[in-house]
Amino acid sequence: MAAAAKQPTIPQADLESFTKHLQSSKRVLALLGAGLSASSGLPTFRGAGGLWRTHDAISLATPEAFNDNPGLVWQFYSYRRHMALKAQPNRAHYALAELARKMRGFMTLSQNVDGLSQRAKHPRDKLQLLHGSLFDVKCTNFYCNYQAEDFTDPIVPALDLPVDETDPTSKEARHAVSNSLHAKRTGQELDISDASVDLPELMEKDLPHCPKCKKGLLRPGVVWFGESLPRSVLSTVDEFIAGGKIDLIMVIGTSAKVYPAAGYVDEAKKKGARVAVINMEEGDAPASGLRKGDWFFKGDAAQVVPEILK
Ligand code: BV8
Repeated sequence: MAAAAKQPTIPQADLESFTKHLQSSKRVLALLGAGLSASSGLPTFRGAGGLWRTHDAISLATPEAFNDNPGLVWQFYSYRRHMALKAQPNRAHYALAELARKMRGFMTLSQNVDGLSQRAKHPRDKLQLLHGSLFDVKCTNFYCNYQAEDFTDPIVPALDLPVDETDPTSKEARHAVSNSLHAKRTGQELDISDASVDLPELMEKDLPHCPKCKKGLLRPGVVWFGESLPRSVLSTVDEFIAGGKIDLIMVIGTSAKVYPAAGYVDEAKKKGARVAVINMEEGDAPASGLRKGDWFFKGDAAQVVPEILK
């Protein structure tokens, strides 16, 4: 019998004061980070074994990285698409979707690209995807405006790779990729233990191309470092924040190190918001800036969020 999920020990007084404030709140924001999806089995970025820990973010999540080696970047995103499709939304995703349905003046600002809030039926008009989605693709041909949702896994046969669940960009993983590609093409495996063997990298022609202009390479529809967030998202969030007093911002499972997303915590505070941080670690940025009257709920978001939104 699986052990019942450990209920979080939330101090009763904190729970009562938070519930009372939430019930009297008219305008609430929720800023979501990778910690919300951790219990769904998706690695975070900075924690132990995190994506940015095992890879260098800047070497994989920037336009320059993609221009340099689109095959490697597509390998990384194909792995993340695969993991996200295998994952299930957890109880926190559903609790937030329920709150969004119930509360008129509510908006979710999600940094997550994994699609789990959408699969938990979060109302789309109240879900702002600050950093895009793993399941959007867009054409890189300057003269083509093609973009679409695409959930195929793998998105092209060449990315039908041995999914190395730890590090798809390690030398071993890349060798396995090249070898499986080579074997597909020639019918024979390479001896990848022989370092002198020149391993074919993923060729651009193997990667997803635009079905509209037939020329451009497709790229993942996420916001890379150094790219601005979608204008429509920025203006929708700015409009909400400018729309009057904000009663509460919940900061859920994020280290709040990436801007401008993290900056929304201070913007909400300037509009009067009290802050509720839900995080496994106390040290992370938003928790350290807490004032009297704010809340810090320590624990797994998948357990804590449904509890405090009950
Ligand atoms: C911009 C999509 C300007 C891709 C992401 C130099 C050049 C250009 C810009 C900059 C620069 N230097 C700094 C900047 C700004 C830069 C930035 O902020 N850099 C950081 C590193 C300092 N920002 C940008 O580049 C942004 N754009 O500034 O544009 C501009 C303007 C006009 C014109 C041109 C340019 C764009 C940033 C978007 C980057 N894309 N994602 C992809 O995913 O591959 S960011 C990516 O990392 C995620 O989306 C997410 O936002 C971020 C990771 O943060 P978290 O989600 O918080 O995850 P993390 O692992 O860090 O933390 C997890 C937390 O959960 C921890 O606190 C942990 O304790 C907790 N936790 C763990 N388990 C649980 C838990 N909590 C609860 N329960 C659990 N079970």
